[in-house]
Amino acid sequence: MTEYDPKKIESKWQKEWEKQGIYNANEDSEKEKFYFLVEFPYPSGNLHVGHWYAFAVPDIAVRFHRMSGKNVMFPIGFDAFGLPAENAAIKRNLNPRDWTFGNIDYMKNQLKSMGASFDWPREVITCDPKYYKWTQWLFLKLFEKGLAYQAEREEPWCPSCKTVLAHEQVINDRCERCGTEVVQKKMLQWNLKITDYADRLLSDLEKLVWPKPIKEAQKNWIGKSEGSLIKFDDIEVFTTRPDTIFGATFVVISGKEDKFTGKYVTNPATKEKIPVWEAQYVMADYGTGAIMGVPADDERDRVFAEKYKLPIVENYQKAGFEDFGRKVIKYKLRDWVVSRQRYWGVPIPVLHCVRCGVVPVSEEDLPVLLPEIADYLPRNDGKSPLAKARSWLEIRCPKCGGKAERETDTLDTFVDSSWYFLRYCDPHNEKEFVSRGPLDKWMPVDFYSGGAEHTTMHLLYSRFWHKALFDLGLVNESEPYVRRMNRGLILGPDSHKMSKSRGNVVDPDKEVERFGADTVRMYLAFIGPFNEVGAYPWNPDSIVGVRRFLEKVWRLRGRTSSIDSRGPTSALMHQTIKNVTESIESMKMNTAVSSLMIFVNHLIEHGVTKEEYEILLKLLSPFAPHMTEELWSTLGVDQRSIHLESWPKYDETRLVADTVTIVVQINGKVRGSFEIGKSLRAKEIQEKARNLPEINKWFVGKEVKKTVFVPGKLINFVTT
Ligand code: ANZ
Ligand code: ZN
Repeated sequence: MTEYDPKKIESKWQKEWEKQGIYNANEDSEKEKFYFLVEFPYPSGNLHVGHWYAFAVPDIAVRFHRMSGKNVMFPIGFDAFGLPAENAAIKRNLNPRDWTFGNIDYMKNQLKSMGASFDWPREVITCDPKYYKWTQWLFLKLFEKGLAYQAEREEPWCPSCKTVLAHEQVINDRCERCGTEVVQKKMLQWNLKITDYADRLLSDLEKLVWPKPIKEAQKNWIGKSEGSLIKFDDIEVFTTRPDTIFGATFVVISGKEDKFTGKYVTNPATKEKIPVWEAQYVMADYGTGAIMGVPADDERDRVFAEKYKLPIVENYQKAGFEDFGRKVIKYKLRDWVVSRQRYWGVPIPVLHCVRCGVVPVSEEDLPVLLPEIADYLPRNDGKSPLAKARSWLEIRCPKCGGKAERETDTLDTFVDSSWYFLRYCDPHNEKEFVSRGPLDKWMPVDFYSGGAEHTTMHLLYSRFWHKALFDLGLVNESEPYVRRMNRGLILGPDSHKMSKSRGNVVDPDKEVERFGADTVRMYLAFIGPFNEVGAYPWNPDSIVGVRRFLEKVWRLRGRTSSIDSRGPTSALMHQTIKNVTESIESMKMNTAVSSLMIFVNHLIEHGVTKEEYEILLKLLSPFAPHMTEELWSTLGVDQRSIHLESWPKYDETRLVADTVTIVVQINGKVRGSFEIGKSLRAKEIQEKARNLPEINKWFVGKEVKKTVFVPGKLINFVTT
């Protein structure tokens, strides 16, 4: 029998599956639909282990659901516009378009080498005009509804990326993309009115089957506060503790440095004149940008008062505080700034006319194509590189026929990804962004797997976008994702985050070359529970162990007997089916793998029937799709792919073994053991034990003085 050689079988089956299209969702199937979504990758140039973890492990669940009788859609595409691709291209002195499409080709092959059961004909690429035409169209729908607007405000600006960022894209005062410290810059920018949806984004969290930490993070980001607005003469403050007003001894307005303004206002409760200060700890864009300082009750106010020798008054009066303010609700959430001063994005489809102001591009003129320009580098003057594309820029106003110019900013990548899962339902539609039929069939997404870093960005933006489309009557439901799960992180073998500078990066291509894709997939399933946001170090010994396990399964093929399922294996087999099924359902792939390993060791020891082997292969097929397909094809069960077989079912009544193993001791020493039916009586069991050849010999010339029997476990014969 030939040895297990993944190189001989993996690409062969990948091609065969693609040729037969066995993983393509069936539009006409009557089966229950199951839409499994994974966040699509940026075409950054190379699949790293994180990508493998993100796609190969969900693929296990997808294959399981498909075999369980569901009509599964598991699409894939590329989040191809935006800073990640563009910054990488600039670094290499390449045109972002060439770079992006080159990467997509390369990454596609890598993705295919994983053996993931993607529905490739549905592929969506966000920088394809066929896609972004509809991004523009949807943007204009929001614009018509008043949900997209221009405003001049102080915005976070990345001096390295040379563009404005959304508030969500500033992490600890740094650019989410390049890590440069951001500065505040007053700029006229396009915004989406996510704040109109703050309350619904919050209250609808309740009905979602999502892990608590994700809900908590969104809740905190939205940051709802119930408080009061109180006037101190002409300065209005926001407070969540209006009851402390009798202790307010100063007012602070937001400012760049701490200083006394020279001005005094009246505390409406105490009627005292109190000083107005400026300070940094008061944020300009929260509440009213002004606070009442209550140093006796508020820690930050106390620190400030002590530093500048302001009075600290313990005032226990509370009665009557309600007279001085009016109740309001405030949110931390800011509107979503979506314009970017960058080349590689969707052109915002509006014109600026000298006479008519902002004019939307008419529908029949969409898409507004991103022009080819020689100099696409970001600029220092706060304008997009498109501002230099004169011939593209200058246009007649469709309303008045006068001179107009195109908008030169492009849209944030997170706009592209706010609706890609809708396009997957109907990817080739040229008349609509998606038609009713496919929409009704596939939406909402049943399961969404992605990275924890998207919790308050993509996951919040797309929920907002979907709600806006819902209000426009363009989709059926106000929440796009029924279930969501954030995956964990794979660390280097040294337990540190993988990075080139540490030299601890594991290259999945090399691992596949060495062990085969099935081993890498199965190892990643084994590395830790997928349903928890843990951090799991890559263990080179453990992956070798997984490869050996697959070899064992391979070698078992030649050892199947035709006897029917025997006693000791029957119970374990049903337990294994139950365990693997439940583990995959709850995305705890690691326990499924352990269970399979126990099962295989048992089969090696006790022998394996044909039926048991077939069940083993089916249970293993989501993890090791190539090897199981190869073995299946040689078993000659039927001509169909194993991946189209039904998932094994367990029998509740057969989970418990009906035989037990009895250990036999002579004078306390183990001398043998035997298997026996559970229902047998003590006398019969003793009889059988005595007659075993390996036991019987100990009785020659001896007499049994005493017999100790522990039911279901052990017999000890005490002899002379
Ligand atoms: C007086 C007071 C007394 C306050 C006290 C708190 C405790 P959340 O829950 O986050 O909404 N605040 C209001 N606007 C602010 C701004 N622009 N920048 C910084 N701080 C601001 O917190 C609301 C509280 O944070 C408000 O209630 C105000 O301080 C402060 F014992 O007013 B409080
Ligand atoms: Zn940056």
